[in-house]
Amino acid sequence: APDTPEVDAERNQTLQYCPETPPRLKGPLYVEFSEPVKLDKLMKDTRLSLGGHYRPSECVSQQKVALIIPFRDREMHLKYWLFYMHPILQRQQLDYGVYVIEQDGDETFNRAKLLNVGYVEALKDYDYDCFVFSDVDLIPIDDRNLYKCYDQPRHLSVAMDKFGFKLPYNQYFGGVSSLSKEQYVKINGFPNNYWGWGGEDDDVYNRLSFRGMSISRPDHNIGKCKMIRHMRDKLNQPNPQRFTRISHTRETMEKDGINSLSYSVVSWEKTRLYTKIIVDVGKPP
Ligand code: UDH
Ligand code: NGS
Repeated sequence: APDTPEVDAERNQTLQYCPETPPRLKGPLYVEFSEPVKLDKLMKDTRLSLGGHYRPSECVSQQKVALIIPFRDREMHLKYWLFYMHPILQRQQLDYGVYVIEQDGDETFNRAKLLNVGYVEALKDYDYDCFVFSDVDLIPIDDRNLYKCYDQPRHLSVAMDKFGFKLPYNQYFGGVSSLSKEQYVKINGFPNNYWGWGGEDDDVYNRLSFRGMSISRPDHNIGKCKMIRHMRDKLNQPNPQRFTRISHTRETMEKDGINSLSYSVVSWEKTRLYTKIIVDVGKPP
């Protein structure tokens, strides 16, 4: 759990800020999904506090980062994500917490709305200033790809194996991205009305460019990542409305976003490795 402001202030007086470049990064990493992974070692990591929170003991992180994962019925993927990501995030010397936002029930999946919920709920937990939105099935294969925020909104999953380690198109903003609180507020958050697969990430891209922002990206060799192969989820079919929706972002972004978000929390639970929030996000109109 976060310390009181007094304890924080005292810590900040005795410790230096963490360096711009974390000193113990490994560079290219070995990441494989062919063998099941065990979380027992991570579970015994005493530097992690309940809810999958961590902050370096050797320095004060420059940013407080909430990792937000949209989720339903992907337990195996989540295991891999936790197994690979916790050590990476620790080497990156981030002050971070992990939030798994699970859509309750069996209505059509709504990724972007779950990400909005994650933003709001994480802020109730800790004073985060940066938000990394990550699909559960994506793992970076180079830890120099820092999971933090930059002067401009950042796209992190720039070279995915399934796209031949290339960007599929210039405006692509899907997979893993990061926005500071300020950047997120500037675009009124993400759209709430993309039900099913596709287009919501393009809508976010539109929002950012309409607000005069550009996309920051790591170098291609550093931004490499692997996706866990899977079938299309039954309740996440391609959304036939996605093309019309992304052609109207300019008008819709003002009224659809963080200012119109409505949902109800079904449960809120801190486990060892993450905070799990089950939410009812409603259903398509
Ligand atoms: N997600 C879930 N549960 C679901 C649907 C989506 O957790 O039922 C989350 C998860 O974090 C996932 C993300 O939403 O990583 C994005 O959804 P996705 O992985 O389905 O999207 P992607 O574009 O795949 O990766 C679409 C189906 C591709 C089928 C290809 C068959 N060869
Ligand atoms: C675009 C989708 C995006 C999606 C991207 C990559 O066509 O939402 O493909 O998809 N946009 C629209 O459908 C309007 S992928 O190859 O990962 O399945 O993220």
